[in-house]
Amino acid sequence: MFKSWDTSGDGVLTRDELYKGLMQVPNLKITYEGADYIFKTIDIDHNNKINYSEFISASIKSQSIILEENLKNAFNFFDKVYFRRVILDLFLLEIFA
Ligand SMILES: [Ca+2]
Repeated sequence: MFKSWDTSGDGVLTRDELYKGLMQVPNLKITYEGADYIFKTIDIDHNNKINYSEFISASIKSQSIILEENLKNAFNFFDKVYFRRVILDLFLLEIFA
């Protein structure tokens, strides 16, 4: 998935590449703002690029969110709801697999 989204083939995802990749996901309604929010969250070192290890970290994070969801069975933090929902969708669609 990472490789196919990396259209320039430079080994990192730009904001536009992430957005275009997310747009290709069936049943995922994503705005540019939503993609930007995800981008900022995944871009841990804030260099405006998502490298493979950051991508994988997002995968691990999405798995722990699912575990957390199972335990709590509720969204408790309003400001994180949108991100959690999207990242959960992505995980369920096996984007990060
Ligand atoms: Ca980065």
